[in-house]
Amino acid sequence: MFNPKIETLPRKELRELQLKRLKAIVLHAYEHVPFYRKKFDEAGIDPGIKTLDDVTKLPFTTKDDLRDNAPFGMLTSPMEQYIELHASSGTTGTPVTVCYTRNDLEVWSEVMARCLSMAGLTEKDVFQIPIPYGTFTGAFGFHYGGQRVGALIVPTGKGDSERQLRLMKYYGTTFIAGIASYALHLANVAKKMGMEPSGLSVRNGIFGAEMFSSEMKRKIMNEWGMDVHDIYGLTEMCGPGVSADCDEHDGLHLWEDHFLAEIIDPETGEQLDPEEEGELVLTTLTKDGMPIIRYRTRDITYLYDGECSCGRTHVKHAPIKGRSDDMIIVKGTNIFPSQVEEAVMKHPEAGNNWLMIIEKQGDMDTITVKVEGKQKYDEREKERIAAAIQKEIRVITTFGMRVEVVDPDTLPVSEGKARRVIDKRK
Ligand code: DLL
Repeated sequence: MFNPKIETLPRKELRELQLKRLKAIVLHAYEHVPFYRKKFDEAGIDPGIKTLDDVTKLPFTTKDDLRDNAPFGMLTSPMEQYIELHASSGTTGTPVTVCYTRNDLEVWSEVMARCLSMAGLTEKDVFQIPIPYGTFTGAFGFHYGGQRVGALIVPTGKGDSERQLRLMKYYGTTFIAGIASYALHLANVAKKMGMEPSGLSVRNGIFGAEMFSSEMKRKIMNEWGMDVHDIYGLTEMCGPGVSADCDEHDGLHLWEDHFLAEIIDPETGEQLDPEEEGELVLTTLTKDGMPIIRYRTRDITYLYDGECSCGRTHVKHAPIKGRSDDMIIVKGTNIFPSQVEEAVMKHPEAGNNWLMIIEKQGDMDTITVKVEGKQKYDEREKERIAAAIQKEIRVITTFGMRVEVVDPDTLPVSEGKARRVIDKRK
């Protein structure tokens, strides 16, 4: 463990620490961020917190709130206190911008170091980071955490898969990080270059930034011959590093000394119990520069009840099932792309890339799932594979979709987050 004392802190002490920090951060936000002062005053809310349950009295913060106050309206301190900024991609509007004080960067490095150590990173590792270094939080988060652990970082940055693989071989990379779909893409490219990914020295990987089914995880493990860990995070909290899974591979430990987690019913906003699935809501407990209270992540998961045999006491959440805004409603059925991915990836003849297209035909919504084959198949084989995947999708989603098997490398690939759904109804 990177920080055994904190990672195994008895729950009672952890709750006490959370309460102490929650009291301070709520007051800090109220006193220094006009947005929070206005919101609390208008709702007649007293910023004095007495118990952890008092958090439910506080208003939520949404992405729109952050956008309305972008880029610098949510900051607590004068600009000279900040030393770095990052931003979400902004594909769906104004980018959400977060600024870090030196202390905020310290906290981010610490939680990232805990996640990376939990995934097996040590100072002996050669740690390659094939993620664009830029305003996206991914690369820098892994970089700072890896430095804290003391691994040898190979900051290969953006793109050029062949170069990534050549450098992996040249430097004897043992550990990689990034976006899950990109790890599969790299495995494809390696094979085309005549390299067997499992023949490289990579033994460990940690991936996140997008929905990541257990079948996809298994596929990456098999193709690369490596262990795979899931890491979760979001720009608004710090970037990657909010949580990651331990070697039990059963849920992600969320660092509760820095983040307070709740699960709510996305419709009513009511807090739900452990094991009940809903939307994750997070409060930053230690972020000086830009505290965020009760942030609605839109990510769907549930919190575990009970202890983990790894010895860490911090609560676990289930792998993110999807975002509530990614949920597709077709003919009254709620479908998450993660469910379709699970069905697709289960099939041994399916390749590494797939895409879902939703269209209106007359009054009916139809879904076509395009799946790359593992290799080129003739038409009869394609139909056989498509029928099997179609059946599996129906079992998992209870919905009938048309499945089309296409040749390898014919669907668009992304070096960032994969775009799995094209909704032509909009
Ligand atoms: O994606 C931070 C990150 C980078 C996490 C690299 C892990 C690895 P954003 O661009 O702000 O930040 O996107 C945050 O991505 O609300 C989730 O919907 C999704 N997401 C992040 N990690 C996971 C994961 C980064 N492990 C949004 N599983 C979040 C599923 C994830 N979804």
